[in-house]
Amino acid sequence: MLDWLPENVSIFGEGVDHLFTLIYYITVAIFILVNVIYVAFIIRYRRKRKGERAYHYHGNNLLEFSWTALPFVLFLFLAFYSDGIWEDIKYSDRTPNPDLVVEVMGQTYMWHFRYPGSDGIFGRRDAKFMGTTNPFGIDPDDPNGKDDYTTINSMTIPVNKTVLVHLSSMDVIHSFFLPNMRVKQDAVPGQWVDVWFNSMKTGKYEIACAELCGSGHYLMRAVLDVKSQSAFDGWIDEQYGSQLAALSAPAAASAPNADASQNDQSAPAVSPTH
Ligand SMILES: [Cu+2]
Repeated sequence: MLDWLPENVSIFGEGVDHLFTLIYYITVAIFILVNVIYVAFIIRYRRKRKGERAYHYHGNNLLEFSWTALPFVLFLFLAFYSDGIWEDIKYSDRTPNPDLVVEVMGQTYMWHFRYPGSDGIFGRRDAKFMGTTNPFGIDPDDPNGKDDYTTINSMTIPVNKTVLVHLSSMDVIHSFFLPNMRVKQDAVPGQWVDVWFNSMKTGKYEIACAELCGSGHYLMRAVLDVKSQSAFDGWIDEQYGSQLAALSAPAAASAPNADASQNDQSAPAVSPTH
């Protein structure tokens, strides 16, 4: 295995790593082979005498056939070899039943995360409500959306649970990259794509954008906090509790979390009035 890869904590990461390692070593072998032949030919067929004319060579059908057929066979093998892993990860009918569904929205240069709230139901969303204060376009008139809870650049999930992400983007194409989960999926404006993972270990991991999306692309990072189920339950009760408290407070009063630090939990799901 390649020990410079980020630590794998994903339940399907081993299959991805095997494939990566296999392709890596095939590539290294071909690189060495090509360069040894290249240098050998430079030496073998160099100009040995002054005034020596180059030999004009018309090609060789057998050689041309071989260097077309061999890569074809190699790619065919890799396609069939990787197909099982691809299907397990990407096919919707193979996706395990999710224990948690989170919506993720990319925006230059940050990540928004949305939880369904204590009712477990995401409120309706519509592109016409989308804006910087309402990145998901949550419909302010839908009661199911009132308790929806959003965070910025911080995603919290329970360990050993299937997490299904509905992914999209507000502006340009981003890529939702979780190196330790072996997940990388483009976030495309106007489209919702599902991607799932399951972490085998608690801890804090990196979420990055893997699509060059602008001058601040390198800033587009978030933290994935994988908690034990009990710690996650405590966390989510706390978030939903403060969300509900904010809702029951008179509309004129400011929300209790209004002065929270801007990189976490500062975006109440309540939409601005229109
Ligand atoms: Cu980006």
